[in-house]
Amino acid sequence: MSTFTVVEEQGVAVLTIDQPGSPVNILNAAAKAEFEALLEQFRSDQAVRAVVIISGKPDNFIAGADIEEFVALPNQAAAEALSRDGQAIMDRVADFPKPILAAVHGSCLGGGLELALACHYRLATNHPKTQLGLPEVQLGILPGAGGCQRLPRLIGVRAALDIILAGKSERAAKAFKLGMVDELVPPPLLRSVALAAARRLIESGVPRRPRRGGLTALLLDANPLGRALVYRMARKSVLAKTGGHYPAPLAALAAVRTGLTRGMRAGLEDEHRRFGELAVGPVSRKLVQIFFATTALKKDDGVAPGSATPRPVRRLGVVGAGFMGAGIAGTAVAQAGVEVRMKDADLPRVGKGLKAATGVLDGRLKRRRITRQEYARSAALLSGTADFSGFPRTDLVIEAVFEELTVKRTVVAEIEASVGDQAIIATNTSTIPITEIATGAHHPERVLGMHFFSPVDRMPLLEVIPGAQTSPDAIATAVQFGRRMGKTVIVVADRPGFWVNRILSPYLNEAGHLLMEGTPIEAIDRTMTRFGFPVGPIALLDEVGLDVAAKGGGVMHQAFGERLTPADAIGKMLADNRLGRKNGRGFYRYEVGKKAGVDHPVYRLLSITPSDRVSPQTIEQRLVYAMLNEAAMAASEGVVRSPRDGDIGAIFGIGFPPFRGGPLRMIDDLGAAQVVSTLRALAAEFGPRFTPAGSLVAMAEQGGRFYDDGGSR
Ligand code: 3H9
Repeated sequence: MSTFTVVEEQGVAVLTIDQPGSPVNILNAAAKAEFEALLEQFRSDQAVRAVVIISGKPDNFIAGADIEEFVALPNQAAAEALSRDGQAIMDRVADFPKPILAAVHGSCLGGGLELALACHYRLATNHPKTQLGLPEVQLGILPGAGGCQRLPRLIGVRAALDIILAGKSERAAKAFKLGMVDELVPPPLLRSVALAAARRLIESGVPRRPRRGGLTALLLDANPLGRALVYRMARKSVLAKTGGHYPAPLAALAAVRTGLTRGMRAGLEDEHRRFGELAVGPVSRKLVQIFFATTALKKDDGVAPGSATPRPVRRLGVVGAGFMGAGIAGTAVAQAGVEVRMKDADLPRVGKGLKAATGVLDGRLKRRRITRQEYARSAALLSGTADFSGFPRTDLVIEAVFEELTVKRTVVAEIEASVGDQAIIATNTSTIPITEIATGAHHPERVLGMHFFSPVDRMPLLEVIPGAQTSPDAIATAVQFGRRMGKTVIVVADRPGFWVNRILSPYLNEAGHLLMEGTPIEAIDRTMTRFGFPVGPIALLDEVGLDVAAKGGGVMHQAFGERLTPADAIGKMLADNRLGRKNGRGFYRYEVGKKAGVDHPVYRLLSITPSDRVSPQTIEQRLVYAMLNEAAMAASEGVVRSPRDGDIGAIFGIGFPPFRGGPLRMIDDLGAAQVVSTLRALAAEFGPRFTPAGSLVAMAEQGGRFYDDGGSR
C-alpha cells in the first residue's frame, strides 16, 4: 500500500502523506523511495507547476526518520550512508525547478522538519498540536538530513542552535516569529491557503525573506567574528548542561559551524560523517531505548491488556490545598483540561491553594508555553470549596493532605461519603502503605495511590500504586489520567518506598555515611554530578527537605532494618532547625532563595573535620552500587512490573543519568558477576549493608540479565 496520494488541482499537485497502518508518518526506506519516484514524475509532468506536501494524519505532519531503521544499522558506514541519502533527497527538493510547499499541521519533527526546511515555502496551522522541532540530540544523534545546515541559514545561527542543541520543538506561532514558517493558517484553511500560496509562487516565484533580528543579528549571526563568539558560548553552555556525557549536541554544533564557515557542501559532509559516528554510539543506543520504553508506556495501562475499562475523568476533586494539592490541581487544568474542585478545611486555605494552582499557569504563560486565551480557559476550570460541595460530580479525587495514616483514613472516609458510587479515590503519599490507608474504606477496590513528585508541574514521573484490593478499572483510570496530566506513569507495588524512594533511600543514606566520615559535601555532590545526576545527593536532601527525608528514611529503616539505617547527620541538622532549601537553612547556604556554597558551620554541627581521604572513585562506587543493589533487590520482589518500568522510574523520578540507561540496564552492561564481586568487596570494607541481593547473586551464577534484548534496543 502506498504512503502518498496525489490529486492535481489547477496545476498544483497536492501530495498527501498518510502511512498506512501507522499513527504517524515516518520517513522510512519505502516512503523515501516512493517520494523520490513521485518527484521525478512531477519533474517531467508539464501539467504540474507546483507541489504541496500535506499530511493525511489528524495531528502529525511527519515524525521524522524511522528510528527503528537507524537502530538496526549494522555499522558506522551504513549510518553515514543513511544520512547521505537523506541529504540527497532534501537537496533534490531544495533544487527542484518547480515550487514545493510544506503545509504543516501537527508534529513536524526531525527529518519531517528537514523536509519542510528543504521546501521553498512553509505554512503551518496555528494550533497547539502543531510543533516544529529537531529532537535528534535527544536520541543521541544530530539532524542528519541537512537540518544542521538549512535551519541556521533560514533563522540565524543563534535561534537555530537554541533548537538543535536542546532538541527543542516550537509551537507554530513561535516558529513563525522565528522565520521557520512563512504563513500561519487556521487548521480548516490549511489546504486552500496552501493551494493559493502555490499559485502565487507559480506566478511570482519564492518571495525574498527579510533578515530578522536587527543589529544584534547582524553582529552575531551574519558575521564570522560574531558567530565565533556564539559558538564559544554555545559550547560552554552545552558542556555545563551535559557534563560532557552527551556527544550529540557538540557534534551538531561542529556540523553547523563547518557549514557556515566552509559552505553548504562541507557542512553536509561533516553532518553525515558525524551522524554516522553518533548513530552507532553507546549513548544513542541508550537514549533510543528510553524513547521506545516511554512510547511503550504510553500504551500500557498498568493492567493486563483488555482486563479493565478505564473510567473517563471529566471532573477531578483535590482534597488538601497545600503545595502538593495545588500543584496537582494546576497541572490537571493545564495539561488534562478537566474541571478541578479543590477542598480544604476553610476558605482562606482554599483561596491560597487556588492561587498557587494558578501559579502553574502563570509559569507556563511566562515561558510562553500557553497563550492568554489558553490561560483564561484553564484558570476558569479551577474552583474551590470548604465543604465538599461539587464532589458528587467528580470522577476521580486525589487527596494530598498531611502524611499521617489516621488523617488520610479520615479523609478517605469523608471523600467516600461525598462522591458518587463510581468515583475513584487516590491518595498522594510517598511513605504510607496504600492497603493500610484503604483499610476501613467501603470500597477499597476504588482506592489506590498516586505518588506525584515535587514540584508536580515539573516532575515527569507518576507512580500509581494499587492496594491489595484495588480493581483493574481503578488502576487503568489513574494511569490514563496521569498520562493526560503529561506524566510518564509506572505502576508499582505497595511496598515501603514504592520504587523511586526505595532505590533512593540507600543512596542518600550512603551519602550521609560518607559525610559523617568526613567526606566534604562538595566532593560527594561533585562526584555524582560528574557521574551524570542533575544534582548531588546532599543537594538533593536540601531540595527534598530534611524533615521529609528524615521521615522517609525512618519508614525505610523500620521496614528493611539495619541495611537501610540512616546516618545520624539529618537528625542533627533538624535539631539545628535546618530543613533545607525551604527554610533557607540546609547543607548549603541560600541567598534570596538561590543556592550558594556549602554552609561550613554544618561541619562543626556534625562534629566533622572534612578531609579528602576518600577518593572520588570510592565515593562513586559506594553511592552507585548501593542503589544498584537495592534496585536489583526491589525488582526481584516485584516492586516494578518490568526492568523497563524500573529504569524509566529511576531516570524520570530521580534523574538517573539517561546515557547509562537506568540502574537495571547498568547492571546488565556491567554484568551481574562484576556487580556482585564489587558489592562483596564493598561489604568487606564498609559493612553488611553492601551484601549483594540474593537475586543478583543468582543472576551472576546463571549468567542472567534483566533485559533479554542483549542491549541492542
Ligand atoms: C530523525 O529524524 C533523523 C534525521 O535527522 C536524519 C536521518 C538521516 N520512528 O509517541 P507515539 C512510533 S530521527 C519510528 O505513541 P504520540 C512510536 O514508536 C527522528 N517510530 O504517538 C509509536 O509506535 P507504536 C526524530 C516512530 O501521538 C507510534 O509511532 N523524530 C517515530 O504520543 C506512535 O507514537 C523524533 O524523535 C519515528 N521517528 O506522539 C520524534 N515517531 O505505535 C519521535 C513515532 O508501534 N516521535 N514513532 O508503539 C515523537 O516524538 C512522537 O511519537 C510524536 C507523536 C510526537 C511524533
